[in-house]
Amino acid sequence: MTDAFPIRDATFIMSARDVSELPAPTFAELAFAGKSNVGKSSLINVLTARKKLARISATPGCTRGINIFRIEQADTVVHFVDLPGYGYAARSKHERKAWGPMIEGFLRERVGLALVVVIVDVRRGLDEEDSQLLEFLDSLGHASVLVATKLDKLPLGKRKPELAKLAKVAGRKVIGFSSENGEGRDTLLRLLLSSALRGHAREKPSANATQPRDGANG
Ligand SMILES: Nc1nc2c(ncn2[C@@H]2O[C@H](COP(=O)(O)OP(=O)(O)O)[C@@H](O)[C@H]2O)c(=O)[nH]1
Ligand SMILES: [Mg+2]
Repeated sequence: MTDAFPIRDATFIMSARDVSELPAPTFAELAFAGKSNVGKSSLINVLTARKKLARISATPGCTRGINIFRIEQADTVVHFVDLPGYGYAARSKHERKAWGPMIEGFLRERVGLALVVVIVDVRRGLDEEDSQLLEFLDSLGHASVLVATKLDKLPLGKRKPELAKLAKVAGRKVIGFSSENGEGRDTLLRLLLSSALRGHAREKPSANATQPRDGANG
């Protein structure tokens, strides 16, 4: 089968333990967020058609830094940003609080952020932390999309109704995805790439921002 969106190059750039370590926002950033073990790394690997780009772990809670990948598709270069998985119960009480200062700081500060992909397990749906994250993204004026992954684990007849239910609860577009069979890949990639192109020209709303966004428009 031919690939509708062949990725010319995909490379790991860095893992940041703090927002201050991140590179200058030269490229449009597409961020991926979700609870630990939801299938975020697998999704990034399927999108980029690279089996081991993001580490896939059966042990939840392993990715704590912010991982940046440089992705080249046709003439477009974007950064994929793998945010730390949140909501892992075995972490300390302090770390478990909301999604942690790293994710919050990233979402507040990155002026090149074009789209945030919030990933949930289709069998579990949205929990409190996912809903709070979506609301927070709305309040900052960030574009977001909900991706319901592990779709292959649902019986065929249940897939459409579950996705429709999720879209209603979340109040936004939901894309069904499976890292097992690649379902949803082209739909999501199309959205990511078009968001990245739009994102460069977009003026960020500043009404809800807590800090000035000087220089964010160019
Ligand atoms: N059946 C199925 N399993 C998946 C899918 N995506 C991830 N997994 C499995 O779920 C586990 C966690 O995946 P991972 O990508 O490491 O999740 P992360 O912690 O969110 O990065 C691994 O055992 C994966 O093989 C999917 O779409 N379908
Ligand atoms: Mg991961």
